Amino acid sequence: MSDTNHLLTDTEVANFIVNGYHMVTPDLPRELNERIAQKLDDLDENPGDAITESVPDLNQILVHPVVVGALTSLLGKEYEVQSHRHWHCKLPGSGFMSWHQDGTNNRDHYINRFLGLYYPTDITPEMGPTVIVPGTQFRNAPSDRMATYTNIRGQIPLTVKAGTVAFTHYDLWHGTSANRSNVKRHMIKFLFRRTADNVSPTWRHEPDSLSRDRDWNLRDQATDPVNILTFANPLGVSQSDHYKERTIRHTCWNHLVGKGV
Ligand SMILES: O=C(O)CCC(=O)C(=O)O
Repeated sequence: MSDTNHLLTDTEVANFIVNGYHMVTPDLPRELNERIAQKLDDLDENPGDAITESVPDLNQILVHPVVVGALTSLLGKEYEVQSHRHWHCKLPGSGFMSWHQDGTNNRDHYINRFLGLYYPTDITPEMGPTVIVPGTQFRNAPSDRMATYTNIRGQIPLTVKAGTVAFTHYDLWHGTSANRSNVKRHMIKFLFRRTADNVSPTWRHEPDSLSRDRDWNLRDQATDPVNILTFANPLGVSQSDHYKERTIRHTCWNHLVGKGV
């Protein structure tokens, strides 16, 4: 259970629904990230799910209050850290990874499972960062065609500071750039799951935030859930597409606040 200081705000939850990701940088000691990176550098083979046994310091990421706060906010108080996890080591000289979704390509409104990507070192553009496309989590996406797509307007390379954890919706489109550096790029992927539907918000919810009027002029600057969920358009999609997406967002929000849809 997290202390309430580290729970997300209404704005952050609404932005997660819209963009499909939320990043945190817990104040982990520099030596901890360095120790983890060194241990990963030295591993001869990938232990799969046993990566946390090989590098026990990784457990400190999972219990950090900032991480627990984000997970509680988005997956409920009884969230589960799943046993599957994976060390993604991108070797120097390795190529890009095609766009894909890890989830089942559903246009549904549930936030019941997502990924946490932890980076123990700073990640530069040359090191083969993960690249995500905000707002793609609600889009049907034929995997065979996605693999042929190149750069997509709005894509974001996760060039992050050491210790960053990026929580990403299970259906968010992602891939990687090539590693053009001479160092190994490390990322540990964790999976988290909701075990119970919310009966009320599990973040720092302020009921007043829902009483704002809709104002199209606020669309890019909105900080309240009503305007974020209604107008944000990170991919710049057409009106008919946006209309469908908006409906899913509002249903998702209602589900999270415990309206049981
Ligand atoms: O190595 C990465 O940055 C991305 C890995 C990935 O795409 C995945 O785990 O599905």
